[in-house]
Amino acid sequence: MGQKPYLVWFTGLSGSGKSTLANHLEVALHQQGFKTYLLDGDILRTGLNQDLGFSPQDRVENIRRVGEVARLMMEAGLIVIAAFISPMEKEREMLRKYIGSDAFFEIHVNCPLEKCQARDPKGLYKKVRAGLIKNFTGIDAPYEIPAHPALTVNTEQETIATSLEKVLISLKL
Ligand code: GGZ
Repeated sequence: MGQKPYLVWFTGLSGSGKSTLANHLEVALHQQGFKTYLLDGDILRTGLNQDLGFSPQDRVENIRRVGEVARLMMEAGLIVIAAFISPMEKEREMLRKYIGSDAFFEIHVNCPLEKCQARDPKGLYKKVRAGLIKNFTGIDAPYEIPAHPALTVNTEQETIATSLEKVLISLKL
């Protein structure tokens, strides 16, 4: 009721904390009565985007499709929360244009690669070291730091609660 559709976009390395923060944000917004939908790269890649891999072209297509889905959901009045590595500035800018800069809220989930590797929640970095995964973001595939994010959170130093607080304050819903 009266809520303005937004696309809250979390970008960052694997293991940086995007999904965790996105989930916490969704809970917090629900508690405030907002209607939301959470899109997570990891999950969409098992369904809508299961035909896509991690080549530069496939990553572009991944983000393009997510932009389309997000826009439909925004048309239905939802606040869409998205957690995707989305490593390239060009794709994030494509999204900003497509969604409109007023409704696109880009959050850089900043965490040093060494810390992400130490966390390694799914053992993916270990597999990369063993040579089992190629084109892994931050290792042998690029991650471009966002040039103009609406917000940067630093998950190495901050608690989840602190980062979430920053997101809620800067979203100004
Ligand atoms: C990056 C990979 C790769 C490679 C598998 N590179 O941390 P996760 O595990 O759970 O989430 C990552 C997910 C990345 O999907 P996205 O759709 O967010 O990527 S992108 O925006 O770049 O299109 C990671 C896992 O998939 N994963 N292989 N090679 N992440």
